[in-house]
Amino acid sequence: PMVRAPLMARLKALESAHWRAEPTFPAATPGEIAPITMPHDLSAVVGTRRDATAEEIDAAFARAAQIQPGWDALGGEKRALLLEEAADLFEAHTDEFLSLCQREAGKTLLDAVLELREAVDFLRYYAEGARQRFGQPTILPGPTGEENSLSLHGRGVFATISPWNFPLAIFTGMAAAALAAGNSVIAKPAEQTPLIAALAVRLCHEAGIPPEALQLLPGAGAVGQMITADPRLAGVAFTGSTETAQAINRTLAGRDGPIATLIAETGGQNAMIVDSSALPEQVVRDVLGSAFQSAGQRCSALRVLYLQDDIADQMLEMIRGGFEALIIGDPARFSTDVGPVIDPDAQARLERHVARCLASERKVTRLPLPPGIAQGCFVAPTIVELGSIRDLSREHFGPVLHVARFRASELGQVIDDINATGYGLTLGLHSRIAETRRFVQARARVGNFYVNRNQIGAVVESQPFGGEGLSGTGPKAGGPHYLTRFATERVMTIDTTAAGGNASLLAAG
Ligand code: UN1
Repeated sequence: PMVRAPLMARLKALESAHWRAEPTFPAATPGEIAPITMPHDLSAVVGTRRDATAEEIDAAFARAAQIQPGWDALGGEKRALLLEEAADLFEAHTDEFLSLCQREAGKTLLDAVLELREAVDFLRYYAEGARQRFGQPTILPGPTGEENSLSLHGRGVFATISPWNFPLAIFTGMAAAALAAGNSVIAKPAEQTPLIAALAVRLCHEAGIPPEALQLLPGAGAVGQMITADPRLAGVAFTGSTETAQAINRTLAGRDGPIATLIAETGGQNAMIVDSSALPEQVVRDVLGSAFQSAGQRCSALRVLYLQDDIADQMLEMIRGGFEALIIGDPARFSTDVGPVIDPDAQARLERHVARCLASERKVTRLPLPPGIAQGCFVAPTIVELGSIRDLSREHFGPVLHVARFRASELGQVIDDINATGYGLTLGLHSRIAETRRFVQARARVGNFYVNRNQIGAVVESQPFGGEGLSGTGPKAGGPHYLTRFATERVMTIDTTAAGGNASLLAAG
């Protein structure tokens, strides 16, 4: 039998690999080439990205439009088999994906493992959805005396525009759903993380998904803008900032052509409420995990912790104790809890926010950064005390936890303030009182409500994920209604009576 080195050694060996991302069908005149560097060491180059040109985008649409009817006609069962084959290949390339998640995206080993698992889960879950819903037409009941049947089909060419914070899971999830539903896909990964996407696309093609049905177009905002402005586009699945989703919405609305579908999963201003019945050890674990795992770079992450006033001092002291034990540094080290943020822009935005908090004399606690990390985009994990969630005007995407206090009589007001942010993604509650849980659930306008646990890490199928309002359009990713938003419905009516029911009515008239 082949002897394999232990995982950490295999990952180490992959550190010298040079990766490339370029359009699936490269044209003769290439676009701009940009280096991709490691977030935790900007002097280390992981690979290169070659941006799609206008000519390549145009040609990609032509190919995608041409293949789509055939891809749709293939049917759900055959598409499912191809997606499942891709899932197997992803698992067979675990080492490469883990290495890229660490080096290109700055993920810890734990986050990298979870990311791959989620991508594979999405492939298998949407494959099963394709099998169940994109196979036989549904016969519709009713009094017409005819045979009425409804079938689901792809809408046409779908664009997927995906974020750097889940460069594998969300990239794969959106593309897999669009493909499962019978669309051809033009995939534009985040400019920071095209290498993971390029590997994912290569494996999908190896699995047998036609390269015209899934095309990669790397690039930054300008490439995304050209894709979304194309009148051949039938829909966009987007995950990223609320502002970008609003800009895409305007672009789609300004085009002549089919009315495009927009499925958007965007930001949050996620709170957790802890009342005095909560178990402190659980609260410490779940607050630290929700706020600082993935360096706070999850749209589900905890941003504002509300502590009931009578336990607030003691709880905050315990949270600080756990906080001080967090290990910050190189994500390739097994023991690291908090890695870097994605890039220097993100780092600068977070530092400006913390500087403003200090200037307005809020109480700020920061962890010291370890030595030897000056080349990386590290932001010291930070706790800021606030009056309420109203003191924040926007989402701060990183390892900054805000803490506010409330009196038991103010619980309704706290929820109203959370709702008034306009976001509605995740909400956490730690309470042993069933009536409090019912009260919060009835009043909060939020997509995912987590009780007595952390509020990140939604699992495909069991915890369909997504928000409302400024947090997105729904339907929830990894849930039972997601695929149908990528599809169009067609009804066929056959007059099955020999003489023809309507014909004889007309004749009588
Ligand atoms: C995101 O950060 O864009 O629940 C989504 C979670 C993940 C999804 C986060 N499954 O943390």
